[in-house]
Amino acid sequence: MEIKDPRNHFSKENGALSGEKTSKTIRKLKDMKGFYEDEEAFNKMDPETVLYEVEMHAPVKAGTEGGLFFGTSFLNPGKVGEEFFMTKGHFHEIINRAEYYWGLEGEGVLVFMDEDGNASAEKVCPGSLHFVPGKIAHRLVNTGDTKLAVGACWPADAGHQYGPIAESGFGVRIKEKNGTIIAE
Ligand code: M6P
Ligand code: ZN
Repeated sequence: MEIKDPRNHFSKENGALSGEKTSKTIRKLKDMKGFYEDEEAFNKMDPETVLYEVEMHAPVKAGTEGGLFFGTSFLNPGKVGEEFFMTKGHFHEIINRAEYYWGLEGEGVLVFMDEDGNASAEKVCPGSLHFVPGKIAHRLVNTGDTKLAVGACWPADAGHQYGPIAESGFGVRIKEKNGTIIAE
């Protein structure tokens, strides 16, 4: 029997994916209307500004029970007003589905929120590992001045629920005030 070469690779430095069944999603400022607190600052910025990119390896179809997806999120450094660039954040559509995140490059914060709106946050750094339990919304924030790269692995049938986040946020925002990173 032939021993085959691997079909996919990830960069050991920043998690960049290559090989078959990989794709990339780009999220720009214009895709995140209503997500940031400072609407005036938001409206002054170029709507084409790229906030983050997600590379994803999908060996099975979305919705496949028992399948897994593997991805890397790359968040650019920057702020809208005092608020750091962040992902949309989501609950899973099948809400009890869990996920792993792990820090690869850069400095950030992972914000969690339960279904009652109680928020908490953890620092993300190269080598940090984060278990996101089911029923917990999760959002990544880049609090550094370099790109933040974070790996993720989640069930292929988890899906994304952005609605509740778009409406009422995470109850907490990660900002820089007087040179200090705060959650308020
Ligand atoms: C991680 C995973 C993906 C998610 C991506 C971006 O790679 O959790 O499922 O899509 O981050 O986050 P969001 O969908 O909240 O913008
Ligand atoms: Zn998720």
